[in-house]
Amino acid sequence: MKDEQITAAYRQAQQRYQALGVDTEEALKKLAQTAISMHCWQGDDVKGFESPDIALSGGIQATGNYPGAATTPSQLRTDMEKAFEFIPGKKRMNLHAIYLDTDEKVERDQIEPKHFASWVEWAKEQNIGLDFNPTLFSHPLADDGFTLSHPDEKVRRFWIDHVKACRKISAYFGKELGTPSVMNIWIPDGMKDQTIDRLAPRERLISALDEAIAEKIDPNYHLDAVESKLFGIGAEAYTVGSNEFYLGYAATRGTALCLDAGHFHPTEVISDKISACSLYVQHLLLHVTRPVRWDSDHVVSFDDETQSIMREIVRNDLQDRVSIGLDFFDASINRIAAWVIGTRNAQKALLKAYLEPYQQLQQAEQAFDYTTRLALLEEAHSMPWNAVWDYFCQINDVPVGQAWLPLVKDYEATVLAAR
Ligand code: RNT
Ligand code: ZN
Repeated sequence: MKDEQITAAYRQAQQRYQALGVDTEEALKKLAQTAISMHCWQGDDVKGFESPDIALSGGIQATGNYPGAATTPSQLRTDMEKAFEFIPGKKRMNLHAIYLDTDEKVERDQIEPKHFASWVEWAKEQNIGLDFNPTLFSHPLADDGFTLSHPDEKVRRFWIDHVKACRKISAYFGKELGTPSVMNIWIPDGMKDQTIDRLAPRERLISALDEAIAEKIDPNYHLDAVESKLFGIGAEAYTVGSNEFYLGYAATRGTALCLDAGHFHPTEVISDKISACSLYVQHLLLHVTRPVRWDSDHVVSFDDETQSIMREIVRNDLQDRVSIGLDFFDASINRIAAWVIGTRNAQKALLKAYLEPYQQLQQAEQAFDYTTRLALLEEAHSMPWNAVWDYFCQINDVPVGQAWLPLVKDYEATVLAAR
């Protein structure tokens, strides 16, 4: 499509939205300001660069063997830059501790900011903020299925020290880049089968976390977040860090709470948890992902739940209190395409939320006019929001519609195929 056609379609859409009392220019401005944190681990199936022979553990799985996965920090950066070329709007990048960039062999309780200096330089070049995660899986000391809640004090100590080391790195990101790094703590701890003592591991986890986050860090640099889960592969019966555990933890300790869309019962949705949790927790982190029958971490699709999540943020004006992160890892398709599809879908859902005729909907609801509410909501789906999206891509110099796909295919044929 030609530029003029896209602009003309946008102008028409703008008028139709105006008639509903929606300002598309305002929506575009807000979309441009709302960052999506793209996770580095889609680029290499959550392997990281600690050692080439480490297998992914912790009850999560990246299935598929599509060729061309990044195996070095510089390959991963080049791949992410390629994805960024096709993603309009504000981006951040989310790193895990196993993505350190160094030639020395360094244990996880010994990692330092210097091991991530190249990432900071890169983030400065890209003009993006960084987020961080300690890695409490894919390691021999996680093989018993316990880390911060391990019965052995020495194992707990190792992981506590790892989290402490990670907080320093996270604060370094925030300080260097002028935007707080959200550091998310997820642990795989749990049991496969009927569990006798469900309390003691939780008692150990609470005190390990308290110790790990005891040092005060300026919230302008770093925020701690904790992520709950329902179950993992091999931990089907019991998860130490359950939803209730972490909601209570975040509320009493003042940390952020991470809600992962794949970490609940299949009909339970995080979109409904955002407003409730926002009453008790100052900051929320979202892991936007698509669970297919289980926590399968499929690429984010433009589905009802993704749209509901974004609507909850926008309707309640929670942009400053909710960090939007992505968390999927599909190894069965081109990994750059996975990033592009998933991130653009999150942004499309966000834009659609910004274009909602919220005032009219709210008025209808307050007047108990549920007929109007449903009618307007359903009609809103076929409003020309996509013309606004195309225009957003155009003014941000990224391909409109599927035009990015052949460019990813070119990159696959030239760069990925040579790996
Ligand atoms: C696992 C959690 C966690 C991880 C990443 C790699 O179930 O969702 O967020 O996916 O940290
Ligand atoms: Zn997650």
